[in-house]
Amino acid sequence: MYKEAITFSVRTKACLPPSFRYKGNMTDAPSIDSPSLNTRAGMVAVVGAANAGKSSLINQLTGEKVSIVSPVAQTTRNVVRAILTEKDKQVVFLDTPGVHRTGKKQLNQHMNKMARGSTEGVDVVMLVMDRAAKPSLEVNGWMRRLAEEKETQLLFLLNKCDKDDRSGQFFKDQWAEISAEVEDPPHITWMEVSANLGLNVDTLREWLLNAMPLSPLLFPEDMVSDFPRKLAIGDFIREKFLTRLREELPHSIAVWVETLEETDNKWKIEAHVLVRQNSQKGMVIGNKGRVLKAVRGEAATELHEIYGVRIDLRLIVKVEKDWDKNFWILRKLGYA
Ligand SMILES: Nc1nc2c(ncn2[C@@H]2O[C@H](COP(=O)(O)OP(=O)(O)OP(=O)(O)O)[C@@H](O)[C@H]2O)c(=O)[nH]1
Ligand SMILES: [Mg+2]
Repeated sequence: MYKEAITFSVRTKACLPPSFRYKGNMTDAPSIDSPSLNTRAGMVAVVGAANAGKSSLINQLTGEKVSIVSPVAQTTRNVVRAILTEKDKQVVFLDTPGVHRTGKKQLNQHMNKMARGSTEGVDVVMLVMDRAAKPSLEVNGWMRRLAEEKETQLLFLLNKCDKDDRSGQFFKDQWAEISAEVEDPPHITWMEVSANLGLNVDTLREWLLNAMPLSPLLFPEDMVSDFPRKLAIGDFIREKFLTRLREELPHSIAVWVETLEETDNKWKIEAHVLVRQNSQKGMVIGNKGRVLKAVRGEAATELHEIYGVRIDLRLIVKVEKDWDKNFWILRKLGYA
């Protein structure tokens, strides 16, 4: 695992000073030994096909941009934890990579494995489906898997209800068929939401907060993510490439923060943009460096908004042949 994984990044809506972090043993965190019967806390795995809107929903539920979002499938590559605390209740969301079938490449296999493993030991599994898209086989796979679930509460969400309904009824029929084959199938709560417009998201948030078991809070209440800061910054930069570059190229890009020098009001960041082949380098840089310049500007602006410090960002494009098959690089990026 990435070596800074025990350094917890803390952000709040009012953006705390950048030096504010919990390190190592988190002395301020509530103690497991002193449970208060007044608090509820638990974990929710957010799963589904790529592009269904899982990360968008989590950002909307927490009111923070914790996880990156883009129109390109397979945007999320790590399991990102996002924390929602409201008074005496806390929900820890596990945002997962969308499961997909083009799973031959090592990176895809790792992503599928991470997503499937995320449902172990959680309190709720939230299956997010894109109601406006053609039904996908990945949803079928999740339903078959969840039909065997005995312990965990299940929530099936039909997302993108701001758009025309293409598959809502299909998904319901599909579940009816799958659950009919199982003895004593689990109870499902269905909800229709729109992550982008926030429709029904308040109801969903309430449902989740109340579904958490009695437990001490799992994280300090002002913490919104424990995703290592360097990986989070790399992701925010990668998102800017994804929204600019379509088709195959986004899947060939990885962003690694090589150095992060933090002073009180300025962060100096050097990030390496990895591509798989020489021919991709030009596309990432763009004519007269336009793409790279635009990405750098957009990423620096967003990082400034999120962390509340001045950002000095340097991007270096590197060809790392078949990085997505290299176990050690995947490991460094937190993908393996
Ligand atoms: N119209 C509409 N678009 C949405 C909604 N929710 C998400 N989207 C869009 O769907 C696309 C994918 O959203 P993401 O949140 O990245 O989806 P994801 O499920 O996390 O995708 P992966 O990380 O690739 O698995 C983005 O372009 C979002 O803006 C919604 O409720 N309505
Ligand atoms: Mg995502």
